[in-house]
Amino acid sequence: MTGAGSGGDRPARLRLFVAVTVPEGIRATVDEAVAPLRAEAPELRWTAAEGWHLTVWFLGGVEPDRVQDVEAGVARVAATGHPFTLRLSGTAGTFSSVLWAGIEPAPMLEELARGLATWFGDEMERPFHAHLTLARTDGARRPLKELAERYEGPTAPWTVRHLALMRSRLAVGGSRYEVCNEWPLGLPSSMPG
Ligand code: 2AM
Repeated sequence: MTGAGSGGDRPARLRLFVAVTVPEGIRATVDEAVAPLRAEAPELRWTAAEGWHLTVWFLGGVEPDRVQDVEAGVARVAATGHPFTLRLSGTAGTFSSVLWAGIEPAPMLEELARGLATWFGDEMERPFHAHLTLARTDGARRPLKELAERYEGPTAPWTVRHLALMRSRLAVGGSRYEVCNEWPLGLPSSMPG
């Protein structure tokens, strides 16, 4: 009776998603902007700066023997894109239980999300809304909106050159995210030197 989760002897599924990672320099400046809010609301579940990313497509639980197919799909979609500039909006917003940092409109990111939706055979249920999750709350909720209004983050741009397949693992203190693999945007032969 040692099977992980409810799958008995079946290998555990991997919780996977496709994302754009955030460069260290940008993460450091967001981290500085978030620090006073964290100090003010320590009861929220704040995400760790090293794992910050923008989810482009959420896959959920994937059987280990399907990972190769998933990788092939992400690689194909990445090849249809091209490097692009992304910048955070410097402002924050909220979903019901999530505080997030926003981005400026990014047509290439939306195109990649549509490409992944088509490849993986799902309609996009709601408009794609890229965001960088800063904190989550379990309910007894300090008004997240108040915190969002006080956030003043960086707007420095960066160039996105890759689409990453990432894995989420449950850990003490919140999920840990790691890059499993990544693929260049655009066919390597058409990449600018
Ligand atoms: P969140 O930060 O808004 O929770 C790993 O869990 C990543 O996938 C997170 O960025 C998370 O978004 C996103 N994610 C988790 N469940 C999701 C779902 N059902 N639909 C879309 N994205 C999801």
